[in-house]
Amino acid sequence: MQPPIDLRSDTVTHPTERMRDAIRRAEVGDDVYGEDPTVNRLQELAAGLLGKEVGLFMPTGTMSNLVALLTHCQRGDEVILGDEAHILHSEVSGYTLGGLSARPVPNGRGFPDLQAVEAAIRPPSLYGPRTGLLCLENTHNRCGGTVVSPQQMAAAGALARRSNLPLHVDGARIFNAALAQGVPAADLARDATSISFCFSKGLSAPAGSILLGDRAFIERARRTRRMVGGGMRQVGVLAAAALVALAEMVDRLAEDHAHARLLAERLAPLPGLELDLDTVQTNIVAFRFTVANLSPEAFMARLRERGVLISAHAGRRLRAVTHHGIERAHVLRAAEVFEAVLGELALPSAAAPLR
Ligand code: TLP
Repeated sequence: MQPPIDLRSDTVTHPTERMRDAIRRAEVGDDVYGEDPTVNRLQELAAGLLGKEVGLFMPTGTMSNLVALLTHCQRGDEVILGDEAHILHSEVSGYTLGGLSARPVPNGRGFPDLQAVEAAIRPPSLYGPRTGLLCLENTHNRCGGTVVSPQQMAAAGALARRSNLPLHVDGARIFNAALAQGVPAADLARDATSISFCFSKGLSAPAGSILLGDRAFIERARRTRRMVGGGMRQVGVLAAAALVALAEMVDRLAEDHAHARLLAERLAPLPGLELDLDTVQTNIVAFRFTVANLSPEAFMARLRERGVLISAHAGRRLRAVTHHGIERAHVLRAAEVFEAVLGELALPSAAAPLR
């Protein structure tokens, strides 16, 4: 039997042979003492790439965001973020561990309306919570991998500075955003007080993420990381794979984008799916399953029976993600399976032709 075509996420990627070699050879030390040379090299390189002073290696993207929120804010603070943010929906409300609350604003297509953000910033008061942080996400996962532009970042940065607020960017897929727009990743990080990105998604490393910011912030973040149990030891073995990811896996993300576009173009005309091609800007294809008498779970099960795995955002909103393990032939095959499964559902537009 053929292995399934796994479009659930780019997190399913496996480390490359070069990563496995680098892991075996990695020079290591105790990173809680700041003595792992491979981690230190990775942190310097990543900080340089994104134009930030210092980096801090993290086990996951979720911990990077959590540490950023807990470090920027104080107990009782409110965090402004888009109502589709990953931090809001998919990180188990970790910010509540620090006594923080979320203030969602309408998300738009991945970048919130800044007037709504401004209106949500609270003036100092004896009664209300203090606004502690503004968060953005680039690329925006639940909006279909849409990108935030350097201009949008500049506008958000200006608002944050004017309002004395730090700005954190969940840049889990920041290199997808940079590549799609033909700009250096540093252009997307310039206006952020802190930014995190992941090695373990499209870049295919087995684990790891990094939080970047200025020296004072990262010194505080190092303590917060320790507090939430993220102080790791000889973790140069993971940093070694992440270094290979940065050297060899960034430019190839363009292939994933082309594959996502091809898949989206094949899926968009199919009855039973609602797909806005304008949202397909990187490696994520988000769409709605609209067949009323079949649950999205049952639809996904039928795809799975024929060897195609996808995932759900929420309700009828589904998602297919391209990555290093997906080639053009997989995309074409997956599109055929979608067509076959939808064809069996006797949808109105697939019914007998009008006489
Ligand atoms: N996203 C995962 C799942 O959690 C949904 C995925 O499959 O896409 N920020 C963004 C924008 C993310 O998409 C993710 C992971 C994270 C943060 C968290 O990263 P990890 O899973 O490393 O904690």
